[in-house]
Amino acid sequence: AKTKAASAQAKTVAAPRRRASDDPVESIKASILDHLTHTFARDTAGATPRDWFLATAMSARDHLTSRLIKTQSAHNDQNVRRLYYLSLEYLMGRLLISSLQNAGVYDHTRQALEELGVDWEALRASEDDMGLGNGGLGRLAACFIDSLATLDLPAIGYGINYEFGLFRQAFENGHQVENPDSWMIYGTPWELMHPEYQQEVQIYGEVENVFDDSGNYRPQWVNTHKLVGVPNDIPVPGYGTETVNILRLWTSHATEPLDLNAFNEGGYVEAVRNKATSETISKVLYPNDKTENGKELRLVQQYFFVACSLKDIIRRHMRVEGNGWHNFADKVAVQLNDTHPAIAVAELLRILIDEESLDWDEAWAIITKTFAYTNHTLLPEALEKWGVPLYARVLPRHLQLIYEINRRHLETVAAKWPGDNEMLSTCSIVEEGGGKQLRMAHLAVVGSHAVNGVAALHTELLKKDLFPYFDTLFPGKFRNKTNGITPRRWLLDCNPALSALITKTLGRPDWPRNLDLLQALGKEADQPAFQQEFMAIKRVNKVALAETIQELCGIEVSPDALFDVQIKRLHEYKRQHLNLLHIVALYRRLLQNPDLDMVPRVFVFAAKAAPGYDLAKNIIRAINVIGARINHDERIQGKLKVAFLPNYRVTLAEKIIPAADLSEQISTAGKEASGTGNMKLALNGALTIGTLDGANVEIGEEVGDDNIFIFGMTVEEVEAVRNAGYRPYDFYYADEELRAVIDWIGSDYFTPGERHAFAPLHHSLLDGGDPYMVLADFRSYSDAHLAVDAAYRDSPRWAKMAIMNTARVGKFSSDRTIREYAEDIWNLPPVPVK
Ligand code: T68
Repeated sequence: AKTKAASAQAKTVAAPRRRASDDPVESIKASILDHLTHTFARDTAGATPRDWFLATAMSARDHLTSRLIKTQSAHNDQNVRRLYYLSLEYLMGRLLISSLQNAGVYDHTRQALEELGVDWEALRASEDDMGLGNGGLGRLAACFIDSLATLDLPAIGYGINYEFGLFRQAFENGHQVENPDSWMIYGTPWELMHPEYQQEVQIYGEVENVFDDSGNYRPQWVNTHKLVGVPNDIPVPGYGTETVNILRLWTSHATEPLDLNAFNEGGYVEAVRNKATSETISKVLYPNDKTENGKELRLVQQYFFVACSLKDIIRRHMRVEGNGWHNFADKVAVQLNDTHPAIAVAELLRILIDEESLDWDEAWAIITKTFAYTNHTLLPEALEKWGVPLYARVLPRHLQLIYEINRRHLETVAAKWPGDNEMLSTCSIVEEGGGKQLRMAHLAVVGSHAVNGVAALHTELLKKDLFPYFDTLFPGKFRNKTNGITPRRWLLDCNPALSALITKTLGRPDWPRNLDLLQALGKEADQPAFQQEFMAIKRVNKVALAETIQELCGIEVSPDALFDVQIKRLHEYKRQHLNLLHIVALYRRLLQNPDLDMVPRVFVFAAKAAPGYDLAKNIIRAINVIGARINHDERIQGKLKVAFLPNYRVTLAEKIIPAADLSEQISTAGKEASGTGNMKLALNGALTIGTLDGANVEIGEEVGDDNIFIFGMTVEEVEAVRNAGYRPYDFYYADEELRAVIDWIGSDYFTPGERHAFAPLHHSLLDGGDPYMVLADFRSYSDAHLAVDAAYRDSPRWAKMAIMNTARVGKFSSDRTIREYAEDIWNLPPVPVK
């Protein structure tokens, strides 16, 4: 019976599981009920919301898998060029709504569930976020794979199937506490495991020199530790197209479940330990959004996923091409998401030279045609470096190859700048002095044909400050690719009411595939009727967020207040503490004059701090504790509220963004590479208060000076002030209000009985030298908020500004970004799937 079933299945590849009813809603109902019964063994009476979620997800998956098979065969049959996106992080969030929307069955599924009497809100709430990323970088990867599929580009994302995603955050007495995120403990419906494509890779060991068959001395990597990577595929459907690409995430396993020698000697625990160690590799995402320098497991994670992915890429190529290194770079483009996968440069070189016996020049030509690298930061502490001794132990052969890459690279440098030793050490991949370190950014630049920054300003600074000599050495290698966000998740899915208004107003539903169409909304911006509709939707979204705030924080807020939102990782350079100083200043003004005429404000924060980042955690505590004091102070008549929502993640962002009036993008100029939350908020009709940093500059260009609140020092001014010797005390003494606010925070007023609770924060602002120049920008920030207050009082004016933001940010669709990558870096044509 088993063979019979198997062969029957083999003949009906990609056939629908059941005959589809003519009525799509009936057919979806049947499919959901079928999964409930046959996949999950539940009856309708006993089914929990999670059971319904699982059955609905499986039903959605059925729509995707047949298209997935069609897409893969189209790509294989035409032997197309593919893009491989290598990223250690994918911050996907929930997948149900986007899968249904992109499969084109959202409305029918909602109706089917309604007819089945299922509580939709409970159903969707029971899906865990797939939180396999820290912040912007991981979310960018998720937006990109959505756009790649939507644009019919043949692409595969590679990453790690972390068992634990980014930690769950809770607050205890205002402190952040971290809990593990066991998002897949009860399984996830989206992953398709493919043991048949597992890859064995090696690590550790040592290099021996041996004579090969032709009598040549050859290095050999021996006595290595073997690992197995098993792929789990997530279908990635495009919107409004048949294409379904895949995200392939590796799970690590031991090659042998048990070490039999140890087992036979009676050492059971010893025997299982190898297995446990190997499985540790894909256990947990590092929660630091700066680089985890020097952590061995992090390096092992990087190499493991890179080695598995390259083997998989080569397998796919050779299946068609036989021994086809000659056209490998014609068929394969690899994008490195930051330097985290940069070891791929050395790994491909090792394969080509040690295993495939190509000579160096041939191998190097293939490599530099294949790879391109995206930089996401200028912060020196975030630039990835690895100590040579660690590398020598974990990847001894790769270290040799990197040294040889560097030797040849420095020959080019020396030819360009003869006799300039300073230049050699500046450009070297190996940093000397105080323990040798490998600079992964230099390796990635040297091994790639294109290097890009993520916003115009960022790319300029990249060329000028981070890699000045590389821009001279490799003219044309540096490009800009301003980030984008997917309008599917960040408008269509998260803000259905506004989406419906847009579709109605434009008279067409295809704007999520062509976001520039939103420009036509500009014509309505002055129309009172349209303004009212637009702002009524904002208000409904604010009511919903107010309920969430009540639920999660126990704080009552009025939807008539101005919702002032700062949501992003907690970092000094992002300056949540500048926001806090302003809040305390407002509180003080209100205490001095309880009748002060100001627009009531709700300050909304959401942010996780890296678990080891003490100052960031102190800032969280300060916002929580000071916020609580303000919230309970009846003297200020509810004019100020502060809500710090716990456990920021994609799902929470989807709730906050549609309800925001004001978007805080207040990093020190020159520090935020791009920002992408700024784009999401503007798209949903929030106005930006921001510095001329990252993509804020380009958002300002698009929406126009009248529709944004810019404040603070420019990059040039920051530089000038720093060069002149920045002294925060100058600003402290010169500004009476600022001084009072800082003194207040430094006192134990907000934490009676607990002295110096915010000493780390207080110290960073003054004696610590205020490295991100919070004090220097305070007055200009405070003035910009006065302008915000005035604009908000004038409701028609505010409505017009908000509409203009939605109308004019079409540029920031990740479809535009990906089109630019495809044309300018990947040389990748679309492949429509019929
Ligand atoms: C962010 N970087 C940038 N890094 O800060 C942001 N880093 O300006 C930009 O918009 C975004 O990337 C997309 O380009 C990050 O999010 C990380 O999360 C990270 C994680 C591990 C190690 C280093």
